[in-house]
Amino acid sequence: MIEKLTKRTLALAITAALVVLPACGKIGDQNAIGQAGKGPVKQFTVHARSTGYDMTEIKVKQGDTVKITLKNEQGMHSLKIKGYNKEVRGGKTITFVADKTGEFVFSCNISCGKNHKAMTGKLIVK
Ligand SMILES: [Cu+2]
Repeated sequence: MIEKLTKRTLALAITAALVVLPACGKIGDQNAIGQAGKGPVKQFTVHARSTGYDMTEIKVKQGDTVKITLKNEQGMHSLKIKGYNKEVRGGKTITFVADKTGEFVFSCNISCGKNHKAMTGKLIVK
């Protein structure tokens, strides 16, 4: 348990270092990172309007580091991924490791009007 947490913390620290220092070529020992976070960083920018998201499928592979930026083009929205317990609000970016496979519905978590329920999409992790 402790060892697992330590590995996860290390993976997160390395992920953070990768994000902060993209110009730094040497990443170090990949094996030390473990299962989670060994993949590349996959970056997505989702634009939200009151009619929905401009991206309704986000496809990644297990182990990828997923970076999602949400831009509110119209109204106030968020993007919440069920099953991953992650949420990003307009103007913000979230970063996490896609450590489990499956299809995870994402939707707007801010009551934004009559199309609120239509604001959905899927995170697909293979
Ligand atoms: Cu919304």
